[in-house]
Amino acid sequence: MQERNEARFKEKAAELAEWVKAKNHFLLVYNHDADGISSGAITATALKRIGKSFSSKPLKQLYKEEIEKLKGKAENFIFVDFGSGQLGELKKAFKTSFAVVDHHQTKEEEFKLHLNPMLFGVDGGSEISAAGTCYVLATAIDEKNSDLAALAIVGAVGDMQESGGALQGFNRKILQEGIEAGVLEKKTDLRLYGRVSRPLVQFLQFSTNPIIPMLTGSEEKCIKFLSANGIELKQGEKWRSYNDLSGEEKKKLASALIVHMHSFNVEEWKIKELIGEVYTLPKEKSETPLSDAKEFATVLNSCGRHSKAETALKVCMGNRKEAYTEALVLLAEHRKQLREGIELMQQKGLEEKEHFYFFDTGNKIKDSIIGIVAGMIYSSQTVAPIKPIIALSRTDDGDIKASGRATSELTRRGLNLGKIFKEMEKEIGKGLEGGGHRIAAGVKFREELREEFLEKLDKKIGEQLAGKIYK
Ligand SMILES: [Mn+2]
Repeated sequence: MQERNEARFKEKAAELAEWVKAKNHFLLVYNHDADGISSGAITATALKRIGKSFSSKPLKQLYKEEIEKLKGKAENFIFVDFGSGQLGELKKAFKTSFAVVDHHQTKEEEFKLHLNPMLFGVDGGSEISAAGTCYVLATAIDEKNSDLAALAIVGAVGDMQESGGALQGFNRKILQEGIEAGVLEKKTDLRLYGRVSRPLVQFLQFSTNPIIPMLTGSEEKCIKFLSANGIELKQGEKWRSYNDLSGEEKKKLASALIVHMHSFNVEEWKIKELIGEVYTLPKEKSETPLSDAKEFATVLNSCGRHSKAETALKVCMGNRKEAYTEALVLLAEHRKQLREGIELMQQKGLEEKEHFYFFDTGNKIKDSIIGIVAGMIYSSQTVAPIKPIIALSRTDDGDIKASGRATSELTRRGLNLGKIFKEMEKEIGKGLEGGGHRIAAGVKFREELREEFLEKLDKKIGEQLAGKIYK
């Protein structure tokens, strides 16, 4: 990575801001996950506020054939949360009438309108998301756009950028600006997912960050644990969520969990992930999933993965009527599909390769949620998170979509799935396309490459974990 130079990063944002101000009639193309949708909403709001005409289009991935289809659709193009890996293709298609705002790993390539923190030594994997990068651009367009910091933080937590119990690095600056703008709050609390909308039992049972020994994955043991600590599961007919607990009860549960983790000799840095900062959006109604940055991100992912990213974009831009209602239905559907996916994986079990766990779902699990299911399978007690998981599904056109998920522990040991998939794109070729982050990445290829892919992958993961490549 480059030497850190935040001033240059901001100058680059200012250059892009000038380009945006000088041009008109944009097509804004955004990635369909939580970070991509937040990126789209931040950029769309900034364009709208300066009276630009634009349309927007979500995409799952910026594949070559998708780029082809976009030709001639607008005068100018802005790609957010992807594009850094496709600069060559984009240049061929759009010459100089496009900009890329992305945070994925990238090669240094000569192109003026390319805003990527990685080029300035700011780590796009751990300390700023695409939404954060779009926020830097938006505030370069007009500093009044600092109210968009809330969406930047939703994008960051959507991309799992918290580590050691809090957002780090550049994300903290954005957080601070959001707090000053009155659109964000941070407090120290139990950080498990679902404080607002998950019943207490599932709140513990589905905890994957961190994994709680004996509790993660076991409904029965979670019920016992909560009862043993005198916490009522229901209030009348309603299942209580963590948010429903009294201050006393919250403290009791948190310390019981810490004692529990210690009794299993869980490492200190993992216990630290249990309690830490949580980020809330004070302008949203409390009790709704949008009031919590992590749950907001899940709402966006639910829409994106059901090909309804446009609905999510509207929610980000303030719609609390039709689009919001639809988003809540998709959230419920998303949770149902995840449950079914996890059940399927648990029933069939994982195959164990030398350096990774493996599961081919055939076409039983949608390619759009396979990554999340693979991530959640770490919660199953039968799988020790000592190897990454690679899960295969099939896309609508019959290609294989492989999703890889790792743990922060594995990335500390040198694993970088995004880098592996990017390398395979070069080494295997034949239309294989992939990339992503250290901890979560994806790749698409034709069925006949399956064996070659698996073989190469096993070798590469083994090399990285042996420290042969990673410094
Ligand atoms: Mn992203």
